[in-house]
Amino acid sequence: MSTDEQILTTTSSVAPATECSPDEYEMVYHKPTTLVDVSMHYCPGCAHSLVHKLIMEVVEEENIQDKTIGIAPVGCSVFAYDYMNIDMQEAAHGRAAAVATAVKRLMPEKYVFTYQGDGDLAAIGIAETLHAINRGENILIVFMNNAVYGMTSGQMAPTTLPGMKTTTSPDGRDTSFYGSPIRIAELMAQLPGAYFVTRQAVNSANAVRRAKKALQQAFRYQQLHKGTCLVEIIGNCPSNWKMTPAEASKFIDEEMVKTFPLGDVKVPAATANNKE
Ligand SMILES: Cc1ncc(C[n+]2csc(CCOP(=O)(O)OP(=O)(O)O)c2C)c(N)n1
Ligand code: SF4
Ligand SMILES: [Mg+2]
Repeated sequence: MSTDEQILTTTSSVAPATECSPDEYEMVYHKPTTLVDVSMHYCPGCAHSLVHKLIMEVVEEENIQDKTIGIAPVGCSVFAYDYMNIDMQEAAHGRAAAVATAVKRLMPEKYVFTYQGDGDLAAIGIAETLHAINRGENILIVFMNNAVYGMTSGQMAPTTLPGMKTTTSPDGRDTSFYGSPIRIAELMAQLPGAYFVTRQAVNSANAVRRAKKALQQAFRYQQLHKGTCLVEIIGNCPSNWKMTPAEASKFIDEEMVKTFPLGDVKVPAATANNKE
């Protein structure tokens, strides 16, 4: 859809859409101007594109496009900088939180966020992430947990579910051999530098609304300089899960949330709970 295209709804109760004049429509949705108007390379139904859009909607609505700097990861979302129309910096695999630390310390007035998959953040980058949060860096970490290394064809990640088949656990993840999935949100929330930690999903309209609200809250908290915000989002990988997007959405509701329950994990004192 081009930026000129909009979803319109008629204010008239009788006239068919094809016969309405533009004056009779009201705009109910437009693609955020903060998204570059190009096709994305993601597989059909992949959550990365949707979460890119949510972040950019928040940036547009908060009117912070020229004050926001994103750090892109290595993984399927490596080209996030081609889609988000803001200043962005690529980081080496797993190092996004360290790069974000430098950017934020040099430009404390900017809104700085990382966008990272679970291979990037929870495997190769877990040390950088943990230390950045322990230092209470005033950054937002957006963590896309799809339980596999999507880009490299679906290997087991630290977040792979018990018994889940991947290309490197063809018989299913055996936790007695590989350990159990790491709950990044709960782990990081224990650190004193963590200010706001939540786990959300985007596999239904209501989940999308809650995820967007969490992202908006996290961007607003960054103004307070109180510590790190971590928004974990249960994504998907229909291609490597070998499911249709609809099956992947069901899998999240029926399986992923058993290991990764949705809701706020750590909230600033005196704020409302956002649990399911
Ligand atoms: C230092 C280094 N090690 C390994 C790789 C190979 N590699 C590229 S992406 C990736 C995993 C990406 O998985 P994830 O972060 O979960 O992102 P997803 O593709 O699932 O969104 C790996 C291991 C690399 N590029 N650099
Ligand atoms: S491989 Fe998986 S994570 Fe990567 S774009 Fe395709 S569906 Fe998305
Ligand atoms: Mg992944």
